Amino acid sequence: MNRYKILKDKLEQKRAVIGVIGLGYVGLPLAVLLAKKGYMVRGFLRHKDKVTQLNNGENDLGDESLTKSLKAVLSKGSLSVFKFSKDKLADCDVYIVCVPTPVTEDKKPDLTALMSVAAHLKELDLAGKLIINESTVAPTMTRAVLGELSDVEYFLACSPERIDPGNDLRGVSNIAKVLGGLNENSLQLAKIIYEQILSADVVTVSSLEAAEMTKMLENTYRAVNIALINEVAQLCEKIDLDVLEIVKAASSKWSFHAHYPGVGVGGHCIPVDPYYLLKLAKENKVDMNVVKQSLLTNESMPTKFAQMIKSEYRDGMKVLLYGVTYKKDVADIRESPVLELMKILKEMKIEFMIYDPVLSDAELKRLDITNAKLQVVDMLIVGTGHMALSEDYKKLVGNNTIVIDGRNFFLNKVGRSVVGVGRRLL
Ligand code: SAJ
Repeated sequence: MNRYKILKDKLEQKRAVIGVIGLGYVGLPLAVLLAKKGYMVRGFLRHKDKVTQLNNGENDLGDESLTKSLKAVLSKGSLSVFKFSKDKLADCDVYIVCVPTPVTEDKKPDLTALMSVAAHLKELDLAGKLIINESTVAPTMTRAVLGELSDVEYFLACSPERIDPGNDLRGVSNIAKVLGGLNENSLQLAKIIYEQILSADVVTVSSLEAAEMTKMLENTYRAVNIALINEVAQLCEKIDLDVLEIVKAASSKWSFHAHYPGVGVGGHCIPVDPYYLLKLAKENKVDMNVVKQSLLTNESMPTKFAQMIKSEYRDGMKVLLYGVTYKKDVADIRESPVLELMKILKEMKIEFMIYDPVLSDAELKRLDITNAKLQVVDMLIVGTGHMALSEDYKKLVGNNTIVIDGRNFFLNKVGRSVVGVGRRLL
């Protein structure tokens, strides 16, 4: 019987052992879902302390329902977590790779994590096994890093992750997935798994590269459209228009997709993925000036926002910065524009207290931040529009408080005035 048929039968009967490599905000929900759907799942991590934490059912993703499901599949024995080891890896039939693909300081793709996984897999007998890359990369990278690990036949597919951190409505099981394969057999094998576990569509494309490019397009599309609205917001400020009124009105058009201006663009996807695309474009001598400029526009927003603060700031003002994370109600500071804003304000010698209700004590400690006591201040700066602000502002804003609103959180005037990004409430 051929290797394709053997693995196909194992998958159809859920007898395959699935290894999920990397158990962060992408890998952990996927590993738990696979286990809940009846697979025997092994999670792999580099660090022993994280392995222990997860095997105890704990995780730092701050998602209660995930923690509950994690505990259930651990106690059932359908999920177990290991530090990388050849023998534990060797027992798996499928490897789903969910590792970070950041950029370096000088904005170059950093495939260190993906290449280290490839090194582990290369040591195994991969005959008849299936590798699926969920890590975000640009076209040709999956093939380059995971495509030549063995002379024997193994299967390779790519299905870029589409997790939306902090959005309870969009969980891993109900997000449509794009899927491309090294060949038809690879595609069909991976498709079996995703169709078994997802309630959303599995969108198959013609190749690994088509799947990689789809992810590049969807996230670069978002970065470019955020840059557009950041520029329109700056013009609205000059001519006293309210950018939110304009966006709302434009949303009445079928082909308009609303994006919102702000203090900047953070996270490990939107400000990062376009740089993978730009590298590929450069290698192929294609000028992607719109993408380049969009990234620069978004990266300039913390400085522009700091200048807005400076123009309203008076010496001796009591100032509080509310929210540090990159996205509302998500406890993640990676690439947060507010960190850049804090640096600029310090260079401007503007003193400020900080408060973020979403960051854990451990994270606050790591960032050397002490949450200030909520009290009426002269200036409230909104760095992240956490939902808790809808209550907390009552302790922060007095009649004379100026609010500099980096996320246009306040839809109506509070305090003395609200200076937003592209709008003023006076
Ligand atoms: N942002 C704006 N204006 C906007 C939207 C976002 O300034 O109109 C800022 C956010 O404040 C944040 C950054 O951009 O700092 C990224 O925001 P995001 O909502 O895109 O957050 P992410 O990074 O969690 O994006 C994820 C992405 N998912 C994947 O890459 C798999 C992204 O593709 C999704 O579009 C996004 O979730 C989503 O909300 O759907």
